[in-house]
Amino acid sequence: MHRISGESFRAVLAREGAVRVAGAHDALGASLAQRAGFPAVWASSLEISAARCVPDASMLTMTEYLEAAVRMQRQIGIPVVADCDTGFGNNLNVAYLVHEYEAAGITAICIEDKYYPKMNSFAPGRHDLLDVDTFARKIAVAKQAQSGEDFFVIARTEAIISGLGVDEALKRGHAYVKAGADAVLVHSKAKTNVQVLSFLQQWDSPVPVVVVPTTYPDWPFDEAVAAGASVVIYANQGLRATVGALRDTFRAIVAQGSSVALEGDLATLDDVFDLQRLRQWQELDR
Ligand code: SPV
Ligand code: MG
Repeated sequence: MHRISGESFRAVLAREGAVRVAGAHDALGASLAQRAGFPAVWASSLEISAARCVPDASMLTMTEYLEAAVRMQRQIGIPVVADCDTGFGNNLNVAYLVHEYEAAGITAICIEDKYYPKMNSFAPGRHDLLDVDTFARKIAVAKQAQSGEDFFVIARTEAIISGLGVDEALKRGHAYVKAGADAVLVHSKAKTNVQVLSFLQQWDSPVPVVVVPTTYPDWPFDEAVAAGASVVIYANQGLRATVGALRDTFRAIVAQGSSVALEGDLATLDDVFDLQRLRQWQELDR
């Protein structure tokens, strides 16, 4: 019926200065994030994989991640930032993904400096990194592959995740900026923000920094921005809320023999129709 097109991520970031981004895996979650006031959505590889009950371990293909991102982007007026893992392979795969995502109307992607296939950053096991020059080249390839000025490439370093520390993360961040990155994401799975704060304190480039406070949630957006972050991704809170809500609801129905006690807490069908924009669709049949 309609294709909602809004601003690019670059434009939103330039206008807002700092943005919070909500993780999602489908159009429903992305729409709810938009309605809650988020100015952008993170098409999370963890969420998209979890929605299919498979590990976030490069198991789904680029085409599947792209489809998930596009299904979100088509229903919302805020930009999707697509989590593209390692770039789904080597430099050729990176160039191909940029062509495909850009042509499909996605305005921002993120790739990370782990080996393909990768494993989710929070999963146990090794998180080995490509050498810095190899990943810098991937970033340069991504930037060369884009056709418009607006496309935004986030370079994510997993140096802290892999135990190499803040200095290595800074070295890599600066190398990725030199290669053309539009922003640098520094990830950590520590229980506090200490390493990420140290990174921000030593970050001396105008290129924006992206943070993901999953394991250190006691860091309000305003404080992260005051510390120098420009983008804060709430990568999987929506997924975890969904898991909790569905589990509690289904268990209660089984335990109680009906859904009557839950009804007051459930979204109404009118709510659902509104998310489907049912009225607008029905206008077509008038
Ligand atoms: C994701 O949401 O898929 C991310 C963030 O990449 S994390 O799960 O923390 O690796
Ligand atoms: Mg991911």
